Amino acid sequence: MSAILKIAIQKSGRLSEDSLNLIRESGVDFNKSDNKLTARAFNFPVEFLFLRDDDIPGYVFDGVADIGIVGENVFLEKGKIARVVEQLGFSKCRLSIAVPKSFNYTHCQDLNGLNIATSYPKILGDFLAKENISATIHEISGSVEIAPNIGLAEAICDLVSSGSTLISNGLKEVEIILQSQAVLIAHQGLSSEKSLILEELLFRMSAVRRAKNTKYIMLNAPNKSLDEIVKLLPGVKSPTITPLAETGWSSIQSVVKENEFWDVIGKLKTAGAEGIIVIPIEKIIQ
Ligand code: PRT
Ligand code: ZN
Repeated sequence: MSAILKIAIQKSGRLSEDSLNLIRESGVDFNKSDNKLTARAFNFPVEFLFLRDDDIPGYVFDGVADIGIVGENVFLEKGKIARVVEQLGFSKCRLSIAVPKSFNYTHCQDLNGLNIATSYPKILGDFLAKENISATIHEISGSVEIAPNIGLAEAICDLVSSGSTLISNGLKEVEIILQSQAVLIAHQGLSSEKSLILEELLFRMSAVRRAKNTKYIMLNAPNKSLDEIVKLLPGVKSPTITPLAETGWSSIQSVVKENEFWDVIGKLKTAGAEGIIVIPIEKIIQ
């Protein structure tokens, strides 16, 4: 029997949709039904295990799952040994220490002697030890932000993304102790057959992710502006330039990074570009 790579994915939560989309866009088709804990892909040798995110590092460590997608925060907190194969760029957040707004905080040593409520005792403990801070860690499993208001702790350590939960609970963020995002982790010691399946999956995922960060751009420009425009559009290799029917004009096609997009568009217009068309890209194979 040929090998099947078992992938642990969060059953339902903040990681689920982006994890499944990334796999689907990589050309792996499957049906996920809400009441089933496993699924088999139709067109690729993978099987899915749908789990709570907290269980994913342990399953990958034990080899029950071969790979998994989980937040770096959960992976590091569990302290289970596995290989981080790739950072996936979604579910970005930070693990931060926060104190009541009225707290006069100047330096991390101000945490000395405090009670800090958290669901991340290991990561917090490592931070406190590294900074030589003596504080008491209260481990709680949820609703950490209300701990100061109910008198359980003077500070908290929890995940933050927009920061609005902290603000609505009268807290302020004072230390970022971890920047986190979804990562793909793998069991140490995968068989060579499973490693090959993983390699193919990673190749496809990177083509999808590269395309997501890039747009295809087409524009017209007078020939005298070409040098300047080409410098603004480095492309995958270099831009394509074709002459227009109208003499003295060319069409230019290239790619541009999503995060540089508006800046580049402004500069292209200043350089004389007209009729700029921007198109999403599905995959980029390099
Ligand atoms: O049921 P299961 O155990 O699988 O899921 P879960 O409830 O433990 O996790 P889930 O789905 O809430 O989060 C999964 C992962 O998403 C986390 O481990 C992080 O890696 C990532 N992530 C990204 C976040 C956030 N952003 C986030 N904002 N996880 C939680 N939050 C919470 C945070 O705990 C706080 O309560 O959102 C609140 C703060 O958000 P802001 O926007 O108000 O700052
Ligand atoms: Zn969880």
